[in-house]
Amino acid sequence: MMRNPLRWTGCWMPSAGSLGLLGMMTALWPVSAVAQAAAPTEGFGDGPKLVIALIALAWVILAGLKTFSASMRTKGVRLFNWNKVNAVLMVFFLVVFMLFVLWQFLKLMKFTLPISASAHGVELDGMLSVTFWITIAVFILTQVLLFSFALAYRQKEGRKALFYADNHQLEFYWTVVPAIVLTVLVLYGTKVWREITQVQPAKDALKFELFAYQFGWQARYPGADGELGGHDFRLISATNSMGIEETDSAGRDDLLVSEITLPVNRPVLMKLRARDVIHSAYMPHFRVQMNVVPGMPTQFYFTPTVTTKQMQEITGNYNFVYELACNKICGAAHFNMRMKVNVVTDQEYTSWLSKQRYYFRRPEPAQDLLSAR
Ligand SMILES: [Cu+2]
Repeated sequence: MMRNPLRWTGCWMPSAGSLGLLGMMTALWPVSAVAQAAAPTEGFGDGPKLVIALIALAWVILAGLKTFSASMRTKGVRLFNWNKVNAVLMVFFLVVFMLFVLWQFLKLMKFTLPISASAHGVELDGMLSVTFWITIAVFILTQVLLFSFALAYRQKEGRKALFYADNHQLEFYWTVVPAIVLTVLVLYGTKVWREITQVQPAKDALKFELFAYQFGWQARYPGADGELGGHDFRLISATNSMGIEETDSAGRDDLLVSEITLPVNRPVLMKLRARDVIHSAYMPHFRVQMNVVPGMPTQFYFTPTVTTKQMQEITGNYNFVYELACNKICGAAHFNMRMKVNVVTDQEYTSWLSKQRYYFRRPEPAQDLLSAR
């Protein structure tokens, strides 16, 4: 009797596949090592390596079994019902994967942001968690259905597949239900976004300006008049890096600061300008982000509600500081674009302000601001 050469090729295929997979895993090994080195504080130890090793081992055993059972079949012995094995493995995969997702959540939760440090951020967080829980529910439901159907409706001896061309009622529901859910989410998002961006700034709002350049930030506060002076990019020079109009009386008492300091519970109007390319002012703890575009001034209006000291207590991290970062990859030293942000009490703010220096290079700190206020 002639052996079917194709069958022999088939026997070897799982082994070739497993070799390929092992090769891929060996190639990916350093990637997982780098990922661990880059992890914020704690790595995952040997966990990922162990998981990869277990998957590889399972693959090798299965491939071996498959080869062995295929060779037995040529002798007329049927060792396994592979349809059933595959279907059961599908459900096994579902359970393991869901446990992995849960483990990831528990493990990585500590890297998520603490409570919002701004008034509008609370509503933004609420919107995100509604979206998140809906997504999680749909994810679990669809995955459980997908994998359990693979088991329930696997090929069986004597069972004929049902030919099912279409079902308009079913199509109607799977189109209309997601459409309604998405419309609700989008309208909810639009409402929150309008509430954040379409508000009239309060009269007593504190104004300050952030100027982005490759690769850093400059921050300017108004002087005693509470108004920022005008600017013109053509005035940018070695001594006037932000291009402020010296002839504008509102700008002559402006202050150049090295850290952003904000009084708690006072509305802030943050004005944004860029010198060269597009940047993005990102203050994650305040849920603040706005593009900073050359030639197109933008702004963001918000109210900080938690002081740095309070946030240190909330997080239990006494080295905690708020931070401004650039959130657009704007060039080679993009990572360098960060600035410290302090949220303090009113008194601390006034005393901090009095120690800042005038933009137009007056030698003494702006002490006279205190008396003017
Ligand atoms: Cu940037």
